[in-house]
Amino acid sequence: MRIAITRQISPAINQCELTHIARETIDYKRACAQHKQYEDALRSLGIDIISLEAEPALPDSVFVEDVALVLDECAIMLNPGASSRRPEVASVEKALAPYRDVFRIRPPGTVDGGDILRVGKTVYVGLSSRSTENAIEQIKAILEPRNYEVRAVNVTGCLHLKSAVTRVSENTLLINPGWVSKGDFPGMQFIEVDPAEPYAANAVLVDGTLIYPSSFSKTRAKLERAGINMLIVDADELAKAEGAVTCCSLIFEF
Ligand code: CIR
Repeated sequence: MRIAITRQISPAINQCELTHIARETIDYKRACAQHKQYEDALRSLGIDIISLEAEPALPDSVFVEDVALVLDECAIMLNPGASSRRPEVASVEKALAPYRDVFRIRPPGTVDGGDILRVGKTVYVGLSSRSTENAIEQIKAILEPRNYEVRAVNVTGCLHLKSAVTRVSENTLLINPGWVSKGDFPGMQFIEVDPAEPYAANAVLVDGTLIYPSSFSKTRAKLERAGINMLIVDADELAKAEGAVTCCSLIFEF
């Protein structure tokens, strides 16, 4: 059985953190409708949704991906780089506790889940404005004994590693080579985002289907040409909060 933890959008979403983009008003109702479309896309792929209630005091709390890393063997509760986001961790930990042994990243290390990309037994962690070497060392200490290789990757120009690169099939990464270097992912094949769509590298792969935003038509055409099977969702409202499709769920097997 496959489960996704999601959380309803805070009515305070307009007070979200922003790092690389200018503030634009987020239409709350429209964002909620798109979030429901996203949850329905996950359901249509056979995933059971655990939908946590909105946290009115925590503007960014819909982006549950940033507070935990869930692997088959364990879960790691993260210490988000933005202090406003640290109170998001406790409720997600409570939701995960029935399913996994839980470890924790402790200060001074900080890391957002958006900076963590798993490919098989390799865990890539972005060194970004949110995530630090100290946190990477803590992740290594937890995961190397569980047979994972943990590799640090430099990220520039965007918020998170997964703003710049995600997996779109077994051996293929969708990448913005301006923000992250292909050389950091040995043995992988690449599809580059269309240069006119720098934010187009974030996608959620569930089995053989890619959940992909409707906004990036040029990159989408490239993915189609590469034979990638896609489920298209509208995600442009939460994109104004610097969020993309991976950020809104924690998907795991149980
Ligand atoms: C933040 O700056 O933390 C939020 N406004 C956006 C987080 C997006 N999360 C993600 O890409 N994993």
